[in-house]
Amino acid sequence: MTTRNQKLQAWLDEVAHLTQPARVHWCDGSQAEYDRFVAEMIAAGSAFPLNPARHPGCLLYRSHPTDVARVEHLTFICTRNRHDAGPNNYWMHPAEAHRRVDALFAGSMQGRTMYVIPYVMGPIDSPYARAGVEVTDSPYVAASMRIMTRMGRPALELLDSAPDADFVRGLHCTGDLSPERRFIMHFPEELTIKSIGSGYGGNALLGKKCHALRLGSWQGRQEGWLAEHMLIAGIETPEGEIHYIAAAFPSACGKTNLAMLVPPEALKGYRIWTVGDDIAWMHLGRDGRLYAINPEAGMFGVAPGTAAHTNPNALAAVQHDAIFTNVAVTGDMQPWWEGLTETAPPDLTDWQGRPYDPANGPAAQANSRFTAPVTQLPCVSDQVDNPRGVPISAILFGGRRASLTPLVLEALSWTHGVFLGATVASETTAATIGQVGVVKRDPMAMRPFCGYNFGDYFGHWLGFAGRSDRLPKVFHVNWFRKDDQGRFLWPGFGDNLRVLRWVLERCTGRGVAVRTPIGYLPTPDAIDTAGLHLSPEAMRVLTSYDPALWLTEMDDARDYLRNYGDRMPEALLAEVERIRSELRSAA
Ligand code: SAT
Ligand code: MN
Repeated sequence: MTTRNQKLQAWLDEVAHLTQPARVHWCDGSQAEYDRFVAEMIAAGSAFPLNPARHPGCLLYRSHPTDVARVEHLTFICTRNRHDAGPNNYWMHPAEAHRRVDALFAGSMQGRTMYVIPYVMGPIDSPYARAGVEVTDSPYVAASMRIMTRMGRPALELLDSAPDADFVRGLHCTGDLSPERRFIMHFPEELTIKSIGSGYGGNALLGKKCHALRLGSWQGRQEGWLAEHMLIAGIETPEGEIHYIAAAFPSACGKTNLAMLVPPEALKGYRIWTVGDDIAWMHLGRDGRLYAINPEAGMFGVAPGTAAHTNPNALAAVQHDAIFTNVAVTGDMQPWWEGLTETAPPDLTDWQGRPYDPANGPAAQANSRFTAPVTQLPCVSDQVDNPRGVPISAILFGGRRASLTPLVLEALSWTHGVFLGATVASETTAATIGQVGVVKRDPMAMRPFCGYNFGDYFGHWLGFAGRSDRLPKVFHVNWFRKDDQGRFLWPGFGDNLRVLRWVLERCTGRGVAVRTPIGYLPTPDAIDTAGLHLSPEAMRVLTSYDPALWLTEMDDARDYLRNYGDRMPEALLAEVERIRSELRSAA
């Protein structure tokens, strides 16, 4: 294959000149080609076929043991003006960044194949879809991109048919995997990504966090749309209506489980349909409603903890045609990870290929992953390929807070909703590196993913109020409230649907709520708890707030927002003052 797109050809010539590959392979996206990528990985000893009877079409891939997660301190936003990247990003001047990484890319593909991967984020015929081309020397990346994006011939046809249209240029090289020579550089002003020194996940599959969130958020601001770290799910009511929500949570808050929630026995008439599990691109429709597409075609989900009782949909989706990265394997080559079954099976091989020994740590790496097409989910929505996307009725923000934050509250206005998103905070868990139980701010769960200054980002969000009066209602949820003894007050998992039901009732003008300074709170009996054995006291705590504690929280929120100096919109600072003065009257 070649391209008629002059911009693309010129860039590829430049890249080949720099990296000096032995061969160039244009990805067509076919199954035969995917099979060849797999064969190459197996021949190189980095991947292993899994049990073909139990897991047809599945592969185990082992990354380098020091290359198992994103690396925030090596991830840079490179804008001419450092304030455009903002205090929420590591910044480097574009000239210096190009100089530093180009020195590492020079000759980096010698003797290797350069894979050219044309891809589209979003349904290929969607006006909201955006094209990219990733160049990589990794067959793992090429194979994964085929699952995660619309990749190959149709994407190239799109690039050829619109030779003047912009596309994201992503250059990736595995390099020597030394953290000393690892950089993930974003040049939003040039729609370019340069990533070297890591072959893992979000560092290497450039369509995901790098394109769909960091550059996407930048493009979205320029073009008037939103690129968000949100799941998209449809909730079907017993009456057969489907309402769509988008929801953002920091890691370890059950986002994947919510995206594919299984209704509890008491709410059997409901169904959840998954449109996306990680990223949403949202545009204002002509009717003033906000429409969301899932730019991705696949899931790159955390394996540990995924089980028949926590997420049967995800488990079903990975039984065939999936790639597993850094999981353990059983004696008969079936994938295994902590939480899949109660006890580790005998004859287990750990993620580094050693006989499993608990003294070496968990069998599966804590950030081990599965990669599978969303269409393999039993609960996949029939709207995943809808070029217009789905209309969003409610936006949910959430965090993990043992105290303070009620089970659910509804924003009093769009501005208040943006404030709720901007001040999202969550307690760290063992799933993240560092101290456990510390509250950290993670605005809209975008802290590592917003490609520009958070102050400007909140301003962009606020601006939607002036463009439509049919925006979604905004909510904040907290499934993780604890009592004095440290026990969870709310059962979580499928029962979270009870909260979603109240959310939908609020959207359709029925749910009961009281107005407080911090938002509309459900009355204790507004949420159906039939069959849950929750004490009235538990429901009272879950639906109330403590004005004195909230005053302290608002001081902290104000200090946080002030970090962004004059880029922080006045309207958000005014919102904190509004809440503070109402809290003082309430106290
Ligand atoms: O590795 S990814 O960035 O794709 C996933 C994650 O860390 O959230
Ligand atoms: Mn994510």
